Amino acid sequence: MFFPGRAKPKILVLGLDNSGKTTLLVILNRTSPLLATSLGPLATIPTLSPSTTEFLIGDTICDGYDIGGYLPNRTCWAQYTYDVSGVIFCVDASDPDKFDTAKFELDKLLVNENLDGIPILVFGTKVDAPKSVNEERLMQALDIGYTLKKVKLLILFNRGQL
Ligand SMILES: Nc1nc2c(ncn2[C@@H]2O[C@H](COP(=O)(O)OP(=O)(O)O)[C@@H](O)[C@H]2O)c(=O)[nH]1
Ligand SMILES: [Mg+2]
Repeated sequence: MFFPGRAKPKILVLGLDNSGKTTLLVILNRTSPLLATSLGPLATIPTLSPSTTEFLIGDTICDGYDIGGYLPNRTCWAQYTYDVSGVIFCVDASDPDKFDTAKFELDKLLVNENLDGIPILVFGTKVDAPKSVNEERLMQALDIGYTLKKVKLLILFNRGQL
């Protein structure tokens, strides 16, 4: 995969607290040949300060930035949007009570000029959980898919157990 203008692509992994960001990064790292680091057990602890985790996309080593998803962290997200190659926005598909807040934060990213033309992947997590909604319901809740100005949004679900 080709990432113009950046030797080591920076991928922001964003989403509310408990949305599965750290889990995703651990899995991406562990499934990247030669890169897997001693990130410890898969059980994750809340992210209090930003961290980076390397993973591979094709044969390109990327830095995955986890800024944390609690409210104080979220106010910092915009500071990290310079010079990014992509964004993965995690949404817990099993927690509808948080969809409105997730939409609020996603909408801010969609109008962020630093992210013009940058692909944003909306990643539905925890679809194995009993109360998780399907892809269509998640798209409706986030009100995406119909109102997009740019073709830069993908919806992807993690299928099955992580
Ligand atoms: N069942 C299930 N649990 C998940 C999944 N992804 C993450 N979790 C759990 O959700 C909790 C929060 O995950 P974490 O990666 O720490 O979320 P973060 O706060 O966004 O970094 C942890 O207990 C994870 O084990 C998933 O796809 N399915
Ligand atoms: Mg975390």
